[in-house]
Amino acid sequence: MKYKLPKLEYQYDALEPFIDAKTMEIHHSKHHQTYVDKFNVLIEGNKELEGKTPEEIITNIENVDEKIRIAVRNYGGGVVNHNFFFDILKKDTKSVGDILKEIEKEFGSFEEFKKKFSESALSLFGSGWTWLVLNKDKRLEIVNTANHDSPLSYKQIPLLVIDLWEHAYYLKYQNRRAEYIENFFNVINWEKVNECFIAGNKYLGVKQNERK
Ligand code: MN3
Repeated sequence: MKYKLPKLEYQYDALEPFIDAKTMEIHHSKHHQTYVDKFNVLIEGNKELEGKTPEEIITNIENVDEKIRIAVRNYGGGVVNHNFFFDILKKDTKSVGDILKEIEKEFGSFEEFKKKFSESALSLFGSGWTWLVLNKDKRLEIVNTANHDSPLSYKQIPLLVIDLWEHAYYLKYQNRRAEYIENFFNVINWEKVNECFIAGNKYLGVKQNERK
């Protein structure tokens, strides 16, 4: 049974003008699809891995046979990170709910969070991702990962992510990564991010009203 490329819940042009339709089409139907295909080749016939979701495998990457671990981290990570990235995109939503309160508590204000997240994204060298996660201390943290490393492998819970591979923005923005990062803030699905935060709290056994 092969793992299938998840369908997008929106059209390729849904994020225009901030992320253009052509970029979305190539990103999903070519790049994401390629990671899925290569991941399937890797796990085919592997009794330990076949049947598990890429998310389960990446979360427990240390259990994967060393011979294929790096390849699984790259291609499985590519699947997992894109699954998450495409899922948290939606145009013109507002930061809401518990996640907004927690951002204000952790970073001082939403603007300060945006500044720190953007700086982190700008500082990433080469290809990778900038995340907002719930860390092992159950607190919000901004982290960068290189290539297709996933926070799941570090026991962090992803809440939000920006793809900083050039394939995510080059057609429209070329070398203007700062402009892409600025515009990314127009396509974050804050309701989804809030859902991830609430689910993360539940998983960690934290009640929001117990947060200090
Ligand atoms: Mn990508």
